[in-house]
Amino acid sequence: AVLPAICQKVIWSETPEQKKDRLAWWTNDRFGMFIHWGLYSQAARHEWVKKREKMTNDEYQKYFDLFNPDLFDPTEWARKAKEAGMKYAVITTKHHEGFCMYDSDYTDYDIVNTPYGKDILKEWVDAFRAEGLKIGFYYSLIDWHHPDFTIDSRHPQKPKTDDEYKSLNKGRDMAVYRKYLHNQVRELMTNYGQVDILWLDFSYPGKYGKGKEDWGSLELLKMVRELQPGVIVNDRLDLKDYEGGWDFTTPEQFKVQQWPTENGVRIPWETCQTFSGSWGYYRDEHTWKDTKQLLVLLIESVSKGGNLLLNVGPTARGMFDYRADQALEAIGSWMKFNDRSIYGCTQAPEEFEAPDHTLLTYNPETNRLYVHLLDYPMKNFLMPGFAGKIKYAQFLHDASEIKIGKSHGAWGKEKTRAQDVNLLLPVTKPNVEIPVI
Ligand code: JFZ
Repeated sequence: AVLPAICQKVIWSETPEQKKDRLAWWTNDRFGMFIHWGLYSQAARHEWVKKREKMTNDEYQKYFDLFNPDLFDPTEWARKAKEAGMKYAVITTKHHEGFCMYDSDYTDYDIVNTPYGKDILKEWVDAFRAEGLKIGFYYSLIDWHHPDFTIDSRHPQKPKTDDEYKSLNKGRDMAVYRKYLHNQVRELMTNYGQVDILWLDFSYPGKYGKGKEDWGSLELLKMVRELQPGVIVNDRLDLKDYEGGWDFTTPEQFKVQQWPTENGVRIPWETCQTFSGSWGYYRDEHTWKDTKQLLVLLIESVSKGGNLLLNVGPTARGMFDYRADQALEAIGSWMKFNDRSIYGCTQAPEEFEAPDHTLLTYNPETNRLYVHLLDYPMKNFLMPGFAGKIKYAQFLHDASEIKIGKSHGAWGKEKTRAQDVNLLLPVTKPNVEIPVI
């Protein structure tokens, strides 16, 4: 706002307050479902299978010819998401393989031309909306099928010199692809009613990489914002420096150490995570996370002011893997009694320091602090520096009071320091994966 208009890189101008309002539902809801589903689900060995195994379009064609998810029941999916406590969902409308899970006027390489024959995206949107979930579209900027998409640093051929790059890309024209990309995003922003989230993936600027010029990111995002003024957009269009160029940042597949900042200001963020490592259905993968790990991902995100987008990779028949089902159920049983520590919550104010083996979340509306016990202590739960700050303590799952008192020491020899508080916990750990105070 301080720079003269001519220096500003503005795509969409709004005050910080307006942006906060636009993102309010998303910041409140905290927990969503990511769905990676496409032709690669049939290979069942990672959504990058085409690249990893260097398959040609011809070799990949069988997945298109056979795709027919006969057991797909989007209402069931939506209910599973809801029961797990998720409030929104983001689905792959097109992944890097280039196949469109919706009816596109700009390609024949889409769902209506497979044996399934119907617009899956439409069915999905209707069902998720009907169940009261917000909806989001993942759309891959990368396209391994389109004949004009240039071979770049992310392809197995990896061009190393300009000559190599030129000869590899003879006959390919990114301008043609760019137009296609814009046309497809326009379809998505036009044909499915209100879209709450747009999740574009991804940029890798640099030599033989791709970024905002390749995607025509500025024009693309302007169009998106005009067609869907309420939409919330991720940050993978290579528009980090532009006002309105992105709404939230997307750390993925690792533990986030602290609330991400931009020029010292805390920014909205959502981490996306998988159950088992890959995003697409991977039959033989053995790296599944357990319930506690998944809950920690959620709680830890909220404890640092962020969201969690937890991914399911449905099978090619349209079902969730039984391990995903089990995990969703387990998360749901925890959420049923503890979701108050998630929705509407954020990082606790500085004055509260997390006691050992805990994660704190805080609801600024109700002024309640939620202490998540990752490791259940024996009788004494010491909260250093909390003296005078606690009015009442209870377990969240059953609203049973936890008494504040002197530590159970060796015949009273051990004293709680004046600045600390000691909570007297029952010996039996409550029947809750992660108890919350
Ligand atoms: C991308 C995809 O390649 C992947 O298949 C999946 O859809 C995931 C959600 O997004 O993977 C990325 C993209 C960007 C980074 C890492 C993985 N990155 O910038 O670190």
